[in-house]
Amino acid sequence: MSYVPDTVGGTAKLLVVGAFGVGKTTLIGTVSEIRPLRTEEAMTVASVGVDSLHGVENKTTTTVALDFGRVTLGDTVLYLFGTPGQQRFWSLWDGLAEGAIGALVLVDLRRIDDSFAVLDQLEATGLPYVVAINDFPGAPRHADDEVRQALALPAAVLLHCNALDHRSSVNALITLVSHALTCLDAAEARIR
Ligand SMILES: Nc1nc2c(ncn2[C@@H]2O[C@H](COP(=O)(O)OP(=O)(O)OP(=O)(O)O)[C@@H](O)[C@H]2O)c(=O)[nH]1
Ligand SMILES: [Mg+2]
Repeated sequence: MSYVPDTVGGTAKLLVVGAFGVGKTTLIGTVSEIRPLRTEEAMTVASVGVDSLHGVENKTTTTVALDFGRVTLGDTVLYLFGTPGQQRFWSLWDGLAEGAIGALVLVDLRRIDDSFAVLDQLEATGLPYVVAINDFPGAPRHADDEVRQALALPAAVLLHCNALDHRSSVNALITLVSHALTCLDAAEARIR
């Protein structure tokens, strides 16, 4: 399916963000109805000691610019933009975030510390966001409130997903869209 159906009534741009190797490219590939655009480059010895492969030892490539995918939900088309995980490429966030209505923040609980800088970067954009714990096999299990506390986000919308599973990943996007629309409504009500 290359073209969007005539029944589509609206579009929304979403960001998929997260630290290095949390599954951003995987999730966009899982849900996209078009062949996703990827900008993967091989990781070389230059990243040894810089990018921790703990938990994702089979990873050989990394996103150096963006991921792009598209998913149609009902009469709305979602355009998904994935950011690079490595901080040296984060200057690209400015353009990627423009016009987005919200962001899905993927978190790997095995490396939760890596998410702090991502959340700082995201909060600077002012975008509404939902935190999705990508449940890697062997990841520690914690109560959602403990995770909120660890991330210092007591009121965050938090969910679990499996970036390899279509339904689970789509559900995460639906939660994000719903949250973003609630935030937009609240912002409009404040202006009126
Ligand atoms: N088992 C499991 N593996 C996953 C899941 N999500 C991602 N992976 C694996 O984790 C590795 C990293 O996934 P990527 O999608 O490249 O992560 P990324 O966040 O795009 O990485 P960068 O762009 O380099 O920051 C890959 O080997 C994936 O196959 C998941 O939900 N479950
Ligand atoms: Mg990637």
